[in-house]
Amino acid sequence: MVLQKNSNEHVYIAPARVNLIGEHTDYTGGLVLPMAIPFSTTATISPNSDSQYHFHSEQFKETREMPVDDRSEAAGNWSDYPVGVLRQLQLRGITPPPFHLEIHGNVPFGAGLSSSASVEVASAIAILAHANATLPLEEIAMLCKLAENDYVHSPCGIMDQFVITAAKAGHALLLDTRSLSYEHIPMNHDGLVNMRIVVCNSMVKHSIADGDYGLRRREVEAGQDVLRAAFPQLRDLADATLDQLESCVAKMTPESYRRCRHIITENARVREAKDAMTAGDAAHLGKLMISAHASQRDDFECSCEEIDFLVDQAVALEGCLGARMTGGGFGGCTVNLVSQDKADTFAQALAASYLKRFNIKAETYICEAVDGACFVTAPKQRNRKHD
Ligand code: GAF
Repeated sequence: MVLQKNSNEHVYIAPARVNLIGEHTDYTGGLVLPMAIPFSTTATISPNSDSQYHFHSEQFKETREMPVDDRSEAAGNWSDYPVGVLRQLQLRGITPPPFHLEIHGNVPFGAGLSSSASVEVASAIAILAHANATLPLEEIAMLCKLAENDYVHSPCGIMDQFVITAAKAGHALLLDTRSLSYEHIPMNHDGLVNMRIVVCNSMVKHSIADGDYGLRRREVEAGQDVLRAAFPQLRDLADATLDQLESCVAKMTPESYRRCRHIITENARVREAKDAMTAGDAAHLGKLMISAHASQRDDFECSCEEIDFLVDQAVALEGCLGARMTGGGFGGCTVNLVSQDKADTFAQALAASYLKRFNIKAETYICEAVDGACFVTAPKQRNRKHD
């Protein structure tokens, strides 16, 4: 694949992601099971002769220019993502020569499909290559997450940046967010071979920079603090059991209790989902997705009317084995496990009932699992340009 536009200009690509199961577990050392999907961000980088870094996007209609030693604060627009990444690289002693970075993409914004992590990872691999530097993929994912936490001031976990960096086509990625150990889980065993992942965009916008995500995170961390005080051997909520949580119920707010209950049960569901996928048991995977949504709705309280409607409708439609909200919540997308032969009619029927109920045109995407940014063209090499 030739993506080199001319000898000075190189193009790098990062996908988007959908999370199959394991929601809000990635900031307390838990498990997640996402996959990369074929929406993408391209980062085109070329040398710049005026001793400045240029960030430009036709799509966002904005340019940002800064001297190479600039230390300005976030600007409050899209350019904060690549600038935050550049800062993280500089903190690691990587000082790229002046460049022009052009960002373009088709990942739906505010839909819970990780448009921002896609920009971060595409920018990171482009700037790294321009600086003639390499980093392990774990480090690339981590610096992109830190760019978002420290520069954009958005309190996300590591899931999105990691899967966008390290995913493998045809596989979901099981990630332990504490150790960063991961495993590619094939999506074509037995009963899964005839299933499709259908993503439905409610068009209800969500942003993790908004307060609700941060509030949920604080409620979880408050509960985790109580558990750690009661059980000093616990490193994270990921180690806690429901019995331990029950024994602490009087010491935490009802909100913290319910948020922690979601996370403890969700980590167990991810383990079961991995086993179901490995056994090719699509029906069991679907059931786990349905219970995960109930837990997000009732315990984590991060769903909304439109999403609950989409999930309820989906599971009543022929061919659908499971449905749940995906991503940070409060809107965004649902992820549905649907028989291949019913996927088109399922998507149409779901969008039609949503239009009738809310007068909103949902978008539906039938997605295969694609490679992450570090593997887009060659699984054996990392941080490479497309050639
Ligand atoms: C968002 C965050 F960016 C992720 O880190 C994760 O917490 C997710 O919400 C919820 O599982 O996508």
